[in-house]
Amino acid sequence: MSETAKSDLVTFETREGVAVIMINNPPVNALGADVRAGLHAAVKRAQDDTAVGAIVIGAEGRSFPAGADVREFGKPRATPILSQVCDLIEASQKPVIAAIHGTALGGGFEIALACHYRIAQQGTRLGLPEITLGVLPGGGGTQRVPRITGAGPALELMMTGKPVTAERAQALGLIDQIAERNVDKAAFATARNMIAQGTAPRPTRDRAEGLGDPAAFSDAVEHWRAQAAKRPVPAAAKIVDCVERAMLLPFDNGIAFERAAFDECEPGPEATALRHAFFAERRAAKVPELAGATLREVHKIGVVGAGTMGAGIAISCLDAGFPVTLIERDQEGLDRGVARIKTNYDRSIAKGRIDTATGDARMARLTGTTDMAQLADVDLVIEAVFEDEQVKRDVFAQLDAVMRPGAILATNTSYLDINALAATISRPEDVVGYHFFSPAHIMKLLEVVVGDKTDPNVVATGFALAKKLRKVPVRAGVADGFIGNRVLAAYRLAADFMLEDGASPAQIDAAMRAYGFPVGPYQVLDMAGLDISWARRKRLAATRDPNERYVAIGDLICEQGWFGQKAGRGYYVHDQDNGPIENPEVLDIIAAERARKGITPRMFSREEIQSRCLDAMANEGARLLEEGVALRPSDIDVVKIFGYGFPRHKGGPMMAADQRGLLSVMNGLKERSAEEPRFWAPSPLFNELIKNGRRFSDMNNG
Ligand code: 3H9
Repeated sequence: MSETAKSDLVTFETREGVAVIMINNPPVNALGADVRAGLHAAVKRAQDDTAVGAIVIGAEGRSFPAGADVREFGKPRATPILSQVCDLIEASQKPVIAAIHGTALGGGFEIALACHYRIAQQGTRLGLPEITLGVLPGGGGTQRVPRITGAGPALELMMTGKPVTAERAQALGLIDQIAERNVDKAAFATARNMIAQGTAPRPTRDRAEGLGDPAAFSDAVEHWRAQAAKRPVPAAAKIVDCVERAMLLPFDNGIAFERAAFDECEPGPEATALRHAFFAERRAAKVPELAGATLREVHKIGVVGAGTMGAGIAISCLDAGFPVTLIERDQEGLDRGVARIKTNYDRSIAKGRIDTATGDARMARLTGTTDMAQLADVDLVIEAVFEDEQVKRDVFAQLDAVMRPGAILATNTSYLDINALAATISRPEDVVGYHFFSPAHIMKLLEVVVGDKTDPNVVATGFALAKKLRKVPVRAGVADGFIGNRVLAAYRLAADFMLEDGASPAQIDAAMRAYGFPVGPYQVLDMAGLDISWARRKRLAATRDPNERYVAIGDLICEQGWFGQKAGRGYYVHDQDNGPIENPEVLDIIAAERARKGITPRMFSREEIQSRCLDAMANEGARLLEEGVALRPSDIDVVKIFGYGFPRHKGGPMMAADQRGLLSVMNGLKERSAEEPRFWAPSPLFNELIKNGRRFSDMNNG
């Protein structure tokens, strides 16, 4: 006899004494309120049905639930909450079998852990990534996993947030069986066997194999407690505390402890910012050009310029399976570029990241040449030559002459005017900016820069290609520096003003590291090479307003030939043995500049350094929104998080401004307006939002 329940999200069917409960909530079967209610009701129904001898819980579509529905976080949660559903499943008097496929993550994995037996389809990945969202497993994961695996593997799962393979999960005891083919069929067969053999339920709460070695358990706890102390997200320490309680407390008390810890983390600023970052990344991929777009075919890619950027871009394309034609002006430069790519693959092979056959196959897809005519049959060229307008124009003229009609011409410029460049060739509609970040095969961000004439299909193709390259694409309009470098320039200027007014480079760097950046702005300059921003300042010198405050310290350092790390000297002296130390001669240059301008140096607190830098970034972001260069505030956040080291747990500069309060940010900007009116003048967007009781996050819809 077979019947199907009313709920669409959770279906119930009985077959040969087995209740088959299927979750059906595309795309990832997130465990929202209705799914939880449906699951709870279905399990209860199976309990009450005397014809049912065993229960299978599985999921339709691409995956077993990938977690709680994160959209419900930060709001009051409807009952039954996840741990209630898990408790009901675990308390079942009939054996419950989880049939798992896809990515069983977070609450999804916790549902499986509450079942009595777990069968995973080959290829399944299982994990507890809650920490990446600033929370902890709140459906009993912190109590059930250690009971099976001990504290070490449990904490590794929860503290790294990285999913493991079904094989690894089986080795840890978290999975009982791997199904090579159809997991639902395998689970059904197991359920029938269990009924036939009268197999008893096996509640995870009663398992203790992971608790057998208290000394090892507490060693692992202490190890991870020390790690947690270095993490900026409070959930890290809470996870360790919860896992420790699995050993110390009865199960129900451990669950209560976990719940309290979860409830404390969930509304916190870090968790709020991390959730924002999660959705911001996905939202950035939604751009107006996608509607009704016909994607252009991209099968073969050309990369012009075999320097660091070009080689990195080529690797990215080769990794994604594309044949790549790499072009350089002369054979020597080409050989260097090809060698760079080969070294990258040799290193990946040596480190075991890829096998030799994969490395060889990727190299085999690479064709190096100095002959532009070889680009006649490619579908897309990414130009990554020297950042000089005339050089780029020359390359574009050559590309225009050889490329087939309908092929895409992408430029990897970081600052130059794409409209002006496009206007120099016969097909401006095929021109787009792909702004990669160095090292291009590692950094996730890709700014897709849309010119006035760029065909929407070319933009849409850029977004589709970014996905294949495993990049995080963000749409940007044409502006000097697009989104990322415009905000960076404001950040650096705010820092430079402080440098001249009394702070030191090391002090500013330390303050921004304390905020959460991996390195401070002057460390970044030393790493990237001071000559790059110097060239830009020289380029802009002719159009600079003479009344603007100009800090010449960077120029004076460059005039000494101190271009940073590569020159052994920049803001820091890069000593091989002792690491970087502050460059005393730079401090002399700064002191001389202060004296020349008649500035009496003053103290800056860490908080003031941070708030000046953050306010400047948010203000520049607001200007980019006004100018239409950025589509939405969260896109700016994505750019800064993925391309510029902005701490993810602060959510990006626009989210951080929301959290600090827009009124307070605007007042801070106004207070400083007397110092440098143009730079510090608050964007009118602040006033507009504040007077309507809105925040940047209210502009993120769509
Ligand atoms: C948790 O479980 C807490 C519990 O312990 C305790 C609770 C009390 N919720 O990424 P994609 C959406 S915390 C809501 O593009 P993919 C996503 O926004 C949770 N929505 O696909 C997107 O929507 P749209 C622990 C979610 O194939 C669509 O699904 N779990 C959720 O590249 C497709 O997503 C996690 O942290 C969610 N949980 O990757 C897992 N997940 O189309 C988070 C996805 O409107 N999720 N969406 O833009 C992931 O890591 C990836 O989505 C996954 C698929 C690997 C599953």
